[in-house]
Amino acid sequence: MHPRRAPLCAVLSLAGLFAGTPFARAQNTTIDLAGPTRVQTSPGVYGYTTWKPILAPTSWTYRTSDGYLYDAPDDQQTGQSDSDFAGGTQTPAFFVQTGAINGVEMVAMRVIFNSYDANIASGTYTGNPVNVRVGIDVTGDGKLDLFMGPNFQGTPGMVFQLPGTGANTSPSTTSTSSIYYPDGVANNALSSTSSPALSASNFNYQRLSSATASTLYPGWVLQPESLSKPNQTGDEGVMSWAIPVSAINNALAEAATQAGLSYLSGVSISPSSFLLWVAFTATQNNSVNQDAYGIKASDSQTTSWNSFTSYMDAFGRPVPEPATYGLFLGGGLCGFLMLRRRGKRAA
Ligand SMILES: [Ca+2]
Ligand SMILES: [Ca+2]
Ligand SMILES: [Ca+2]
Ligand SMILES: [Ca+2]
Repeated sequence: MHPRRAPLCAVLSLAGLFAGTPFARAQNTTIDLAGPTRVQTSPGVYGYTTWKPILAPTSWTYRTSDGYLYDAPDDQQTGQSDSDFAGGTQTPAFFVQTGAINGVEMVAMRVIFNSYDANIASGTYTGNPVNVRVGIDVTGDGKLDLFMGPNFQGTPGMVFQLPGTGANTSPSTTSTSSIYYPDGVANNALSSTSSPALSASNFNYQRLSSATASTLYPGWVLQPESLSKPNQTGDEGVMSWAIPVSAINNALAEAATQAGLSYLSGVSISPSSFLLWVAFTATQNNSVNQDAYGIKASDSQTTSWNSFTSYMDAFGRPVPEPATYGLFLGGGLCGFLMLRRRGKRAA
């Protein structure tokens, strides 16, 4: 490589990391939405074979000894512990996974709440069921681009939301616009009329108790809560859901063409894309007013998402260290990206 090309090449490669596919894909496994959170490999030692915990920056306060982000119990802001991400210093409570369900490539997400809510479990969703969203930054700029999760207000279903008009770089600057789901029809307004209903193939909610912890989450310690409301218990609720990768990409495409978010034009993801993953709960579908995962309510809510959570792919892999990066560059990735770039310029 010509020495003068190296810096440009590094920049191009970094840009390619976020939306591209720098690694060979792992084999698609079948996702079991109800499956164990982790396995015990020896006494007190655990492995994450399917669900992958969100990684924490090395200096962040709420980081487990093995490098994962956790959220303090009892820190959500409106008094409902079924919306409070529970967890502890060795027990993360936000995970992603990729694989197939019924032959469709999916990204799945799992969070654990401090109280198991019978109204969610029964599917009645009465009272104040949790609105939980996972937000992703797909462009690597720290600003969230798309939100997704199960919707319990109105007709329950899997939905997307776009960022609101704020900066969308921290809990207090993040807001969400109306729910929608891509319908594949060009030039019509975004709507949720095609949202898939919640079913066993895309949604699961389980009680994490002293009776189920040994299989559902070995080593879990039940979290006490001072917050309370009817229909809740001291046991935890484990909520998991899955969204087709194609739906995520269609949602991004329709955001560009039908909501005017031109910076998302041509942007798509794969399970190997390095994304910033955030999770939060809200009593309504437009702001982060309950619990943000990985930061306490008493911390500054202007703290940027990308200072307390980390970019990783849906296989749980972090962005490669610079040293590893050199191997990729030497291995031809750089050349590939430069060729691709030249091809785009020529087009
Ligand atoms: Ca919490
Ligand atoms: Ca609890
Ligand atoms: Ca972004
Ligand atoms: Ca929190």
